[in-house]
Amino acid sequence: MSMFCFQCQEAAKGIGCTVKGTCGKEADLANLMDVLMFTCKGVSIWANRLRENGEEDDEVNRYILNSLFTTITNANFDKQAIVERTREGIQLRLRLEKRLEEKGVTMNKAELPECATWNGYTVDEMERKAQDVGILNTENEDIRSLRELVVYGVKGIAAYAEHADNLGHKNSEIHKFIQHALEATTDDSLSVDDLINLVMETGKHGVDVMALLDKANTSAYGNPEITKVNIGVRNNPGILISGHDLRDMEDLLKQTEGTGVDVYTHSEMLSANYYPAFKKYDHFVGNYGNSWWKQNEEFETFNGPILFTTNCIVPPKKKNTYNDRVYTTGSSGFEGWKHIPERENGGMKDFSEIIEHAKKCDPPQEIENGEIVGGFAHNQVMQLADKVVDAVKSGAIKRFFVMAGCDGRFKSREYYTEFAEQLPEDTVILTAGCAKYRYNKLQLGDIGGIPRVLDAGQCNDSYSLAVIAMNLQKAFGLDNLNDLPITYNIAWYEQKAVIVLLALLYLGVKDIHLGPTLPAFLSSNVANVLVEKFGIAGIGEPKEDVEMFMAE
Ligand code: SF4
Ligand code: SF3
Repeated sequence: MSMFCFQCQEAAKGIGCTVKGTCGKEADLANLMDVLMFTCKGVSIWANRLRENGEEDDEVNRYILNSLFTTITNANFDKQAIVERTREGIQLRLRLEKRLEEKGVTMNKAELPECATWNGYTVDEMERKAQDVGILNTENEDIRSLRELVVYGVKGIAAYAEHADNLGHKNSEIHKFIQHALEATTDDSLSVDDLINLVMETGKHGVDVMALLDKANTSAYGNPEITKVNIGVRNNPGILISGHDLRDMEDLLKQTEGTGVDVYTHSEMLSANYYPAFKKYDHFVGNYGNSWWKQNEEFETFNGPILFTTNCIVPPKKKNTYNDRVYTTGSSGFEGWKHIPERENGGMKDFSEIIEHAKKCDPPQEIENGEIVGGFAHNQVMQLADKVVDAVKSGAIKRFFVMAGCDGRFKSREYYTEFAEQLPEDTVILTAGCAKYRYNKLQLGDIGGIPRVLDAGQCNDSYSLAVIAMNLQKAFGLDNLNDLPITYNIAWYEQKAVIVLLALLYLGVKDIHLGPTLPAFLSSNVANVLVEKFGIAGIGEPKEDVEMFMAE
């Protein structure tokens, strides 16, 4: 076995990637990421002691967010970036040690886990270390499963916290929790029950971070509103922006204004089209293409430069025409692609090189045309609340289906298209995340003017769906969220979906169906706990599932 990773839904054979990732991650990169995680745990241990002694370190907080985000599936394929992050972590840790000493706090290093004292600067040292810090080094499979469930949830929290942080919204409790959770995964004294409690706490912080990001996005860019998004093209050169970071979107739109270069969104950036602050730009044309895994074809026909602000990156095929037109920024990275550095002193990122590049490119080739409708985040849906409540009371809407989450490349995901097609006409899909691309271009119609697919936005906007559910609960005077006519049929791929799931569990949502397969990192005992405590289940055949849910 040259590596081991089972953090996403596409883990090889539903067990784990051991030779190379299905995502394209090579073994050496996977191993270096294990070492980076190990380093982050060590940094957290010292940061936690400093915090207990009254000091919070902003640089460490930011470092942990960014490093965790970097190791999310499909975010970063740049080995050198991972090596540098690891070195930076060791430096930070040494600085924390010194700071504690200055405060007169001494720690017995012999009692600390190795991650808190380890110094390995060379790539060789890191690669050697990888052999004893990987996931499988936790021998008990239930403890391993719970530790990884927490780690993946915390990676999701870090991603959302980083987006909020980029907009100046911070919550020190979230940093405190992330670092506490990372330390807890090194503590051999914690029992299965302790770790289950930690999983629930992770869900609580998932709710908090999604609320924080919702506030950050809406206070900066307004509340998403119902929008018809153009999916065709215009005759100017364009830049395609992918990922989830709205601050990058803002910087790009500002800098492209008046340059003759158009801007299009790809995959999860689609929801930028719903924000008033972005809609006002004439050169913001719409969305090009589909979800992340189609990028190999869609980047070919786009013709212009592409900017990744976060995951999901698919390594290009050997023969491609776009390798020299892809740029990354933030936590994303890919060896050989140009990386745009961070903002300095609160200014903008400098996208001038991408804009100059675009000017030399042909306009995008049209691959489809027409419009899709979205923008149904909580504020907009609540403006329609009376209409929605009436439709439920009159029986015009029988059931809602929360189908949020991720898309992926496996054929088994056709289930979601068929499921959406099979749903009776008196049902409404509530969605968020790139899972929507499996059904957002079907002509599913509307119910008295309410579209049958209500897209709230990105995966983090699943928070909006929870807010909508809680408001409906109030409107119907129900004691329990689970008494609403809502079925949760969630698709997952990467670790942000893990935090969305844990957040829903924390809010008390029961009987969530998770597909297309259950996570490889759930041991059978941990899976049983989720089944018994929360009624978590997998998926079956679309037609039978629809019938089963409608009979509820
Ligand atoms: Fe495999 Fe997913 Fe890990 Fe990539 S992230 S190596 S596909 S389990
Ligand atoms: Fe999609 Fe990557 Fe998860 Fe943000 S873009 S939902 S998979």
